[in-house]
Amino acid sequence: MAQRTAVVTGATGQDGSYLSELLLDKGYDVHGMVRRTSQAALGRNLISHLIGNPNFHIISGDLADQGSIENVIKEVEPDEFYNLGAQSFVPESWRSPTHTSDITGLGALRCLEAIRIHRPECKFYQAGSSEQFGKVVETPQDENTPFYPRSPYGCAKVFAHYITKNYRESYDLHASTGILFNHESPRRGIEFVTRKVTLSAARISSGIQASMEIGNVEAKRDWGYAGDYVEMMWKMTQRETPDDYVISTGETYSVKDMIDLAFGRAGMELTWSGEGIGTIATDQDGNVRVKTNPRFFRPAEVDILVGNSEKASRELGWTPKTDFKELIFMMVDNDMEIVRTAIKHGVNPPAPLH
Ligand code: NAP
Ligand code: F7E
Repeated sequence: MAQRTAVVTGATGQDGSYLSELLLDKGYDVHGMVRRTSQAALGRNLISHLIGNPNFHIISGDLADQGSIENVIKEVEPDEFYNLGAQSFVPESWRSPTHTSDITGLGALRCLEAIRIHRPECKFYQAGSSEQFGKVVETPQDENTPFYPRSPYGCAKVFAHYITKNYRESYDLHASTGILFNHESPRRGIEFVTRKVTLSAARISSGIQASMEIGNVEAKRDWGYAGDYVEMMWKMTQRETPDDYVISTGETYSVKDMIDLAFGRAGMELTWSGEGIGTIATDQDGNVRVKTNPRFFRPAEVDILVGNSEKASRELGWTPKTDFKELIFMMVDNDMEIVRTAIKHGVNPPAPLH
């Protein structure tokens, strides 16, 4: 078979970096669509190890710009197109709602239009989200659960979901949406709660930070490992018939559970007291290590998410390989190493954002 060609938007992000690796391993020619103003400029560089691979290419494009996406399609003539690019941080979506709607919502439509006009045989994957379920109307959530988004981000993903389905049904495009529940890794952005916690645990145990400020510790999420999840994006695209699939572990844990696990791994056994914005946690020596700050609470919360991936198990052979504890330990160990190395070389270790 001739070498297949794929475009990945969001290639500089967590999932884009794992998916690019997976596609390269499968022998694809991979084109990462990267915008001129990439966040990589802030020091987050997840694909430097791929630069120089003869099958990996960076191509300029922005989800805000229809012409740039059309140029990517015309130049690359891809067999598969994975739309992972987004303004993906939920709190930012209240601060920049029209930008989020433009990139995370309309961005998907721009990709679909470019494919419809220039390359209708190209298969399309849309990165959907459990945030589409928001204030859940049933538990667990599956492909038939009605959407009830709770943020501008969730609303934008619902638009992207339905426009993908509409292009599939109107123009017979091979277009699928993966409704992925939270997935994390050592490459997770430091503004998201798991990474904020694992990095803070590493910094506190190394003595360079006293305590961590956090938001709602009662929220519950179905957390999986990003390295496992990207394989399902590829598998959906290989199906003869395009469709939508929930990808999740089927288990849910609170932010508090996750903090206990991460701080325990870093050598701190926490005791919790208080509630709401008065919640604190002390370590075994009586030091306050976690306290809440109203700044990190959201205008509207998604209280609990837990997915049912039976359809993906049946049709894609999905089983999550990495469990919650392994995931959090992997992230803490990675952050301990980053902090240790930075201290050893006399440079400032990374610190949590937002
Ligand atoms: P991420 O690390 O935040 O990466 C987002 C990517 O989007 C970055 O590469 C970013 O590039 C790119 N991007 C932002 N604005 C862009 C624009 N205007 N034009 C082109 N690219 C742009 O997100 P992730 O965790 O890998 O998630 C990947 C996708 O899955 C996203 O669509 C996200 O919403 C969705 N999702 C994620 C999860 C999860 O738990 N991780 C769950 C469900 C769905 P820059 O370097 O330019 O900033
Ligand atoms: O928050 C609570 C917060 O920002 C998880 C994105 O990848 O997954 C992600 O969205 C929970 C929320 O992820 C802090 O209130 C408490 O309940 O890690 P997060 P998210 O909002 O679930 C979905 C599936 C996506 O699609 C998104 O792109 O943790 N929380 N305290 C906090 N969250 C953060 N970030 N920071 C805190 O201090």
